[in-house]
Amino acid sequence: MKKLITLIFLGLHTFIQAQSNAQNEYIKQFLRFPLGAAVNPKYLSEKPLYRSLVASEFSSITAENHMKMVNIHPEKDRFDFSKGDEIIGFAQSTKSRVHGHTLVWHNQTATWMKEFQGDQQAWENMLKNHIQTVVKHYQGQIAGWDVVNEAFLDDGTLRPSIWSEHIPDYIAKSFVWAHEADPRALLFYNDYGQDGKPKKMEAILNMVQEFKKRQIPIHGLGLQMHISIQSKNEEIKEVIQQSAATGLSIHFSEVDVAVNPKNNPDFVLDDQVNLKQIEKFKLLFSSFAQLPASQQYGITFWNVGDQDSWLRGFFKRPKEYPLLFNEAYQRKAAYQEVMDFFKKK
Ligand code: 9MR
Repeated sequence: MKKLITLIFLGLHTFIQAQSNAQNEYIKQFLRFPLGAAVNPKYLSEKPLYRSLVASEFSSITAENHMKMVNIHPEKDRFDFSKGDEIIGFAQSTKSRVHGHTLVWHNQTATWMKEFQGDQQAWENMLKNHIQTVVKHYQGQIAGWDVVNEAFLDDGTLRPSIWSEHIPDYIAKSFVWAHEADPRALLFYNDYGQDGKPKKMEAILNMVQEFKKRQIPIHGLGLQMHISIQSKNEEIKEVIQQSAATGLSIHFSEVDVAVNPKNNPDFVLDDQVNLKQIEKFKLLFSSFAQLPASQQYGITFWNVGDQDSWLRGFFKRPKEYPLLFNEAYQRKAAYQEVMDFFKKK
């Protein structure tokens, strides 16, 4: 009897030990590149679990919204760095890198910018002042910037925006201005949906070639990777390979894997769907791991728990589960799979 109790006790002890070991291991420990999350400062201050997860699981932080024009430069003569600074302070306290998102975008511009009147020179001065004030404010604290975001349409043409309308060659100019403000920051062009859109991908690659010829400072490509379980593996692999062939740093900058892309109200998250999502996470991580180390800027998830995802908030898709952590901020099965993959390497 005594022996039996001892055995049960030992078994239990080993079990508890294994559980706590598992919780003491983090994917980021096994990676040779940073693992990032886009964050919302409100959640960082109001949700303790969110805060501790960002601190323990991630080694790079991107502001999901608070370094964009509308928030950081709300009026012509007023910048608001308060939330961005909060994020930087948090990152410093957890020794995380900060990635800057984003200096120039057609979306989330400030109202005063949309109403701005002036000739080409005035527009250039306005954008240059925006870029350089923000980049200088964070000089030395931000490793890399998404300088221009989503400038091309799926057919490879330049996206119409206030920037393309008023400033010829605005993409190249933006990179030059950012580089002048912080010559040590890595400068990225960031875009989504290159997979299956060969014209868009071609436009990005042509831009990189042209910038190299003209000696425009560009150091990296952000592939947002807002993909779904229906995305085609071959198309994803192809755009990774094409991007890497430029020799620039590569950032999977806004990863999420949608499981219910058509927003079916009767959708049920079952084992089959979970397996498909795991397969996509593994594809992203394994492809990234194969890149030359010097090109591995990192993999960043577009927020932390499923309920924090823009697919639920912005797109109002309540039955969407696109991230690595569930609604209770617990690791999903995919987490363990990815960690095991890197542990074996
Ligand atoms: O996740 C962001 C969401 O909270 C905002 O409402 C939205 C506004 O368009 O922007 C989202 O982030 C976008 C990112 O800045 C650029 N790539 C696409 C992202 C998802 O829309």
